[in-house]
Amino acid sequence: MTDGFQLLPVAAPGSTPVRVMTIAGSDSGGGAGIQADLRTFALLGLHGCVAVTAVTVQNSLGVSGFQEIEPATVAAQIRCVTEDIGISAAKTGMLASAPIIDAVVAQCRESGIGGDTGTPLVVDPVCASMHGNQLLADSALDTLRDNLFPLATVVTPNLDEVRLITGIDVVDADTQREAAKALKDLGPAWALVKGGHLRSSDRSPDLLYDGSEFIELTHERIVTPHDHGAGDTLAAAIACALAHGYPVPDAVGFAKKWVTRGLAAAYPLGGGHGPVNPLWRVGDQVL
Ligand code: PXL
Repeated sequence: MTDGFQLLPVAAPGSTPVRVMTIAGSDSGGGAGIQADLRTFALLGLHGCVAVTAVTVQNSLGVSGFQEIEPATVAAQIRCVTEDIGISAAKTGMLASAPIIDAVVAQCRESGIGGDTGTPLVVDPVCASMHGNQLLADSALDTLRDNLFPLATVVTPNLDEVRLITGIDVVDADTQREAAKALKDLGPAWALVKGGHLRSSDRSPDLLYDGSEFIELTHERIVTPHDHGAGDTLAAAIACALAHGYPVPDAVGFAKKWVTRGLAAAYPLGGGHGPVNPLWRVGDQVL
């Protein structure tokens, strides 16, 4: 690919890498959720920490159930990591319920994560799996919008999530702008409206907005059924670049290239959808 992709700097062996935290659910199939986040963190050379919010039971065919973690335990994971290890960015994924969101918001405030002056926070507002299994209670949407969005450095909804959160059906460039404005009005510093599902286009047109400037990021669209965890991987890579001090537009541009390469290398798994594949980074000695 001739996209000028450049990896992030990596700490010398024996010295402490940049740390980043995912606040998200576990995917037993290893495709999405914290498993996707940790793969991206590690393969980009960062040390990943985790606050588990829920344990899903799933394989490549779908999610058959999940168990939520106690909100106080979710908050405690964030607290004990930030008090000792320290992080330079965080991201949220599946948050499951309003009480978990509220616990995350309160702890992020206490730990200095998010907001105008805190550690950068990427909010990927996961509502459902790619198979349509619900991962966020309907009753939690208001809490997500009102309490978590204002803390976010950048929110990264896909078009289904945009519809649920703003009521706007994005079908073209105009409605994508309208949605970006509506999301920005909910309080994040930046809104990214991912256009990956705008099927009319052979490019993947994403729109980034900070209240004054619209930035269009278009990349080659990789058409593959094996795109499980694409949103998680994108948000995780944004968090990594923010942890390295990239400005938001550069972090998103970097992450788009990372996920595009992962999609180009995606592999089949089980009988359903395989995952985005950041393992292309590991080496070129092929089996
Ligand atoms: O890709 C969204 C997502 C996030 N987190 C968990 C998931 C999924 C999709 O299935 O299972 C735990």
